[in-house]
Amino acid sequence: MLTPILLLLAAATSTLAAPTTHTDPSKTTTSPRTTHTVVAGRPGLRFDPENIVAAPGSIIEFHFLPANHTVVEAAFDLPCVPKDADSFFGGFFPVAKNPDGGVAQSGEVFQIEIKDEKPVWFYCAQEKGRHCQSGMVGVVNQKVESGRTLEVFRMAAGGFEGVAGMQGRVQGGWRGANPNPNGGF
Ligand SMILES: *[C@@H]1O[C@H](CO)[C@@H](O)[C@H](O)[C@H]1NC(C)=O
Ligand SMILES: [Cu+2]
Repeated sequence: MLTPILLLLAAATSTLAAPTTHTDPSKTTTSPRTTHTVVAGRPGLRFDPENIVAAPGSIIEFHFLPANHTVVEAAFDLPCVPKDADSFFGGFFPVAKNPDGGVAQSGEVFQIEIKDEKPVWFYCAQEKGRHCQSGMVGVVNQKVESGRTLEVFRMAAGGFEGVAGMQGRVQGGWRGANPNPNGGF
């Protein structure tokens, strides 16, 4: 059920990153999944877009800019800490700056599948520069009317005094070769 506010957010989000389609060749009978591209590491330590509306079954594909970002799933109540033992973690993506000054991004991406309508909260766990605590956080399918909004989550992250957590290994999604090197750019 989409409220008018969420529909407005969906419209705003789509101007930032037009969803592209992605077909799994092994499943030719199913309709193409929508893939939403999110770029990690825009100036100011941000995910872009950082507020995503995505239908169940769609894919969020994280692309990584310099210098060395990651993405980890959190619970709304505790930013900068993995939500639980199953929370997704993409590993770190070190990327050198392009010496010509053009955009450089990792040759790998991390994809997660949106399984239901529940909000999915995430952050970058890079401690060099305290990315999560500096506001490098985002959400898929926030429920504005609940008061549990990205801005509240970001404020809580800013007050987080510990060391941002991560998982011991890449999990909860797919990490592999960047299938869409121009996605989000
Ligand atoms: C990227 O950051 C992680 C976490 O801080 C660190 O363990 C890793 O060594 C870094 N990689 C590079 C190439 O700097
Ligand atoms: Cu980061």
